[in-house]
Amino acid sequence: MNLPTLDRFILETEHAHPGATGELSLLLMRFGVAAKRIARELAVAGLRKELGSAATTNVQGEVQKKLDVLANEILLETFDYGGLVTMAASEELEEPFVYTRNSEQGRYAILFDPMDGSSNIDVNGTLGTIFSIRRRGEGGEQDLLRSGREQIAAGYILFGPATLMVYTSGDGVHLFALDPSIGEFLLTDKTVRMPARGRGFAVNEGRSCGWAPEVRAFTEYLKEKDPETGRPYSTRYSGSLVGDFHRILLEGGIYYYPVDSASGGKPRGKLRVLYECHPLALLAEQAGGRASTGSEQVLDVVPQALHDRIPFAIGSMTEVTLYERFLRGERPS
Ligand code: AFP
Repeated sequence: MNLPTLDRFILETEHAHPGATGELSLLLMRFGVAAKRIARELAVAGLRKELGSAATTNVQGEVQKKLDVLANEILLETFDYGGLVTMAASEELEEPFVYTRNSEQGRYAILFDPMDGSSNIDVNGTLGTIFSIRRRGEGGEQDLLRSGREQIAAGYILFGPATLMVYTSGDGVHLFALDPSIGEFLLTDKTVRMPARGRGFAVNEGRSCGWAPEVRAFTEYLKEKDPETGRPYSTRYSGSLVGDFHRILLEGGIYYYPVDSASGGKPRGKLRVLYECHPLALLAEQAGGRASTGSEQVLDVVPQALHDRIPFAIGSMTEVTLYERFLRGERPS
């Protein structure tokens, strides 16, 4: 089977848009290169004893794994040449990284969570890298504090049994799988549509003691038996948002990480607006799904600071809409 490579697909898509500069294409292709480098590091990390903690913490006080740090370095280095990117904001960096030699001609800023689901590193579980591309402004870091609707592209790399790259540049969501024998990502699904409803939910229910009663009621509803409405749902939670989102993209359902007010919890939500929520929300909307804080569409959220977190629900239109209804105190009749 002669599947188009990532580069060919990106270039052909670019040619369908007269006036395209080709710069966005180059950026997306570079994420493909970074993905291959990170996949290689992950494949041999256990053999090289590169698993475990790096003895450092990130800006949010979370212990960094060696591979968090390595993936972050690979991504930073990938955009250090070519003059396109002026600034990179990363979940692992307190301040954005400024590419001083690109400052004149660069027209883009990139944002990423280099290693999402890092608690899975030491157990050979699913991991991901999430990324977003925005136009640069003149105002430095402040320019990144904008709504998710200003993203010009977003995507993720899923490191599982196969390495996948999934992206949107506002023209549908496209899925590629890495063929390691030729070192190329090949197009496996074009314009993926998320099912309008699913049968699974992904949440860390072990933390339900810290949730609002409305979130608990929603979860109980999903678990009730009612074959007519397709309940009970099945739980599928991996500790990696990318892995859980990918399942939902293909099979439908909902992932949620609500406010957790219990001790040791996340009183504002856990997931970061700019590195996790905005990019995945753009993918979800492009695939026909929905992303919500419970009361507001995620793409409309304007963060106040680089590392802001929000409560987050993402997935099929049916389940996310239902989640919002529960949070408003409504219940299906
Ligand atoms: P880490 O990258 O710090 O492991 O966080 C992963 C994550 O942001 C997301 O990928 C998971 O769904 C979620 O957090 C897991 O959090 P809990 O361990 O609190 O369930």
